[in-house]
Amino acid sequence: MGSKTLENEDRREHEIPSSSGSCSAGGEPRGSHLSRDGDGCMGSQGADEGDDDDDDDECHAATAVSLTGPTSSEANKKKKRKRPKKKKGKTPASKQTSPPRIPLHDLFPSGEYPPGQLCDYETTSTVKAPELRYIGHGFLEDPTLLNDYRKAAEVHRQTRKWVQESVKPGQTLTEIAVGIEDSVRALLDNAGLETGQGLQSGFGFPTGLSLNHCVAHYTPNPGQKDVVLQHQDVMKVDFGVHINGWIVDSAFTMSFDPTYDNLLAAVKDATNTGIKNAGIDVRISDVSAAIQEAMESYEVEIRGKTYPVKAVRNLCGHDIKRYRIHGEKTIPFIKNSNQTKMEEGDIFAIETFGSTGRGFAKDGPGIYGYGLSHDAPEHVSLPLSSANKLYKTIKENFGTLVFCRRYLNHIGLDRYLAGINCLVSNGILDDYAPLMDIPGSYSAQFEHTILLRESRKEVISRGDDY
Ligand SMILES: [Co+2]
Repeated sequence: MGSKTLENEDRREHEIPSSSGSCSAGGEPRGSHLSRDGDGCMGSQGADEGDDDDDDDECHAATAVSLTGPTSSEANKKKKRKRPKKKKGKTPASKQTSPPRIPLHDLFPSGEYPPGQLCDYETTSTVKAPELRYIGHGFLEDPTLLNDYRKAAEVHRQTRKWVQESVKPGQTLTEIAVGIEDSVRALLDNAGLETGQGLQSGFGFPTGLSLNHCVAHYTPNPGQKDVVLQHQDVMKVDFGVHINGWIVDSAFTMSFDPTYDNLLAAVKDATNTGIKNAGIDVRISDVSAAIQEAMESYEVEIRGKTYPVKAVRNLCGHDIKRYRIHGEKTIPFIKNSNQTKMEEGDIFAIETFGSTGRGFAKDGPGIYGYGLSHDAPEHVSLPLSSANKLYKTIKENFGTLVFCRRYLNHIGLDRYLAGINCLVSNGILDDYAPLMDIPGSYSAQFEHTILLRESRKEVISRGDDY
C-alpha cells in the first residue's frame, strides 16, 4: 500500500523538509545522478533485472512452493468435495492447489517457513558502536516473530502465483479481489468471521487492483458497478498479509500487452534499486536518488508515441509498524534532502511507482478504505448510535489496520454507510481515496517488504517472480 504525501496540490516549488516525520517530497529537477553501488542483494532471481552483480552467491532466494497447474476446474472441485488423505494426517500435502486452498501449516508440517532473500550488509554498516546496536534491540531476531513474518510472506507468494497464472482479461475486479482474499484466508486457515480473528491474521490493508492511470488505492466496493479487466489494461496488484500484526506489504504489476514491458521493467528496476541501496545507517535521501535515477533511465513507446517513465513524486515507500501499515519514515522516489537514516530493526515497504503521465497522483472519486485516525479515542458516543456500535466492531476486528467496505461485508455487516460517514466526518476514521494520474496515462508499481535485521537484510516477500 502506497503512502501519500500530505500535499493535495501539485506544488513543484515545494521544499522538502529534512525532518523524519515528514512524508513530503518535492519536485526537484530530474537528471541529477548518483552512482549506484551494490550491496550483494541483486540479481539472484535470474529474472529480467539485468544486474550483473558479482555478489550473487551471498543472496539466498526464497523457496516458494510451486502451485499445481489448473488441472481441475473450481466447479468440479466443489462437486467432488473429497479430501483424500487430509484427515488421516499421514502424508502432508506437498503441492498447493489452484486456486490455493491448502493451509500453509499442512504444506510445512515442521511449522518452519522459508526465509526471504537474505542479503549481507556492506561491511561499513555492520561495524557499529554498542549504543547503536541497542537501537534495534535485535527484536527482529525473535524466532516467533520471524517465523510468523516468513509465513505471511509465503501466503503472499502462493496467492500471487495463482493470480499471475489465472487472472485474465474478461474477469471482473471483484472476482479477482475475492479470489485473492479467499486464497489468503484459506492459506492462513483463518476465515476471519469470528470477532477478533482478523487481528490474529488476515489482511494488512484493502486489496488494491488499480488500472492504468489509477496509480494506487482502488478496490472494488460492494454494490458498485463492477469493472471488467481488459486486454490492454495495466493492473497494479497490491495486497497485504499479516500474522499477529506483522504485515507483508508487496505489490506487482500485470499487463497482457507487451507494449508496456518497458514501463514495468523501469519500475521493477527502481524498486530493486531501492532494496539494494537500503541498509542500516543509510540515508533515505540516498535511497531516493538511486530509485529516481533507475526509474528515469527508461522510456516507453505506446502506440507510436514515446514517453519518459516518471517517478510519481507524491507517493512514497514507508516503514511498517506492528498493525500499522505506515510508520513514521517515508521513502520518496525522487531526489530529496531527507537526512533520516534507516536503522536496525526497521521494517520497510520498498515500493516505487512510475507513470507515463505527470508523475503526480491526485485523489480520485470514490473510496478505497478506512483506518482509525491517529488520535482516535478508546470509545465514542456520537448522537448516531449505529456509529458507536460500528466503531466498537471496527476496533475489535481491524484495530489500527486499514480496511475496506468488502471486509465489513465479510464479517456480516451491511447498511453501515451512515455510521462510517459519521465516524469520518467526526475525524475518528480517516478515509482513503483512489490516487490518479492524468487520464490516458499508464502507471506501474512493484513493492517488497524488507527487514533490517541485525546481521542481514531480509527481503521477506521476495519470490522467483519478482
Ligand atoms: Co506499501
